[in-house]
Amino acid sequence: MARKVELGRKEFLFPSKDLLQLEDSNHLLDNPEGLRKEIQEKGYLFIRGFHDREDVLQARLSVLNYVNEKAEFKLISSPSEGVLDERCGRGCIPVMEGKNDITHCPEVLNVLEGYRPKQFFQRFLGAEARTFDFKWLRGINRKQFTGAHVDNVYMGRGSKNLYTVWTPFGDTTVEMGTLAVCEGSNSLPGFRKLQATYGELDIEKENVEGTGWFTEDPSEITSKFGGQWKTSDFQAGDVLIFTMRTIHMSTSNLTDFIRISCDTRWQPADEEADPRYVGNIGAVAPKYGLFGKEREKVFTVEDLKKQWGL
Ligand SMILES: O=C(O)CCC(=O)C(=O)O
Repeated sequence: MARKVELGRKEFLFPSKDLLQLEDSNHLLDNPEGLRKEIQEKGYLFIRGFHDREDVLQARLSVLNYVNEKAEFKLISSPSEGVLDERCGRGCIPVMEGKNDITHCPEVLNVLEGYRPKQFFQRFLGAEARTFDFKWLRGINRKQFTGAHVDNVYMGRGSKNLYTVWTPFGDTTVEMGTLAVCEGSNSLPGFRKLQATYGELDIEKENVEGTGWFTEDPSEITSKFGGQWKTSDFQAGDVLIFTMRTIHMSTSNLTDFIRISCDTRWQPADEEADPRYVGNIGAVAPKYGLFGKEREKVFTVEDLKKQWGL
């Protein structure tokens, strides 16, 4: 039966024509050429059981125990349930992003940089693979969501052969906040102008203020450019892999359970990597842009959309 969910703040039925069920690509796992063709066309690969389920559940518990030990982020349930104090409000739990104690604890790295993703990307890329040291580990509380964007606006300074892996830490229903992709947004002709303008943006270099999201409204994407929104309930171990040009966002967390997930990035090891996310991260703070404190002139994506006629 179709369920009432929210993509961003927009209420949709899932599954319905507005938000379809993702189809997995597990049948292509022994066919790297087929996987490459699929991701170029659709913009993503949904893979069931990519990570070991027990390893993911172990990593989840380590993250929740860590959260619980930080007084300002107290859980009001047992760590295994993962209900966060409402007063934590909106926004991700900031201490969990980057290269730090929790993103690089053995249980978390065992999943994110383990044998399975390494072996997958080695075959998929047909080359030695590397991942960024920076990990986008997120704790998404009730009512929170991520708006529609492409990842190229945040990490476009290195290899163009770069992919995101979105790993939910635990069984995650659409009501808890899952990732949704706009199928075809990386390849369909209707998205050409968006990709040649917004898709090429370096939000830090161009001094763009705010989140860098194109919109919080999923229907703005499909009505103006086309494509098809899709998502799924995820079991611990399932992942969504997508290109730097795939438009994606998340459903809203409508539950009291914190949604834990991590985005990791993979690319060929011998190609240049975006220097902001490798090595000794945080040693030099950027001066301007999303991550900086000083601004000469400030644009938002909304200002730029007017300039681009989008
Ligand atoms: O987990 C989320 O809510 C957003 C993740 C995301 O935008 C990404 O993986 O690039």
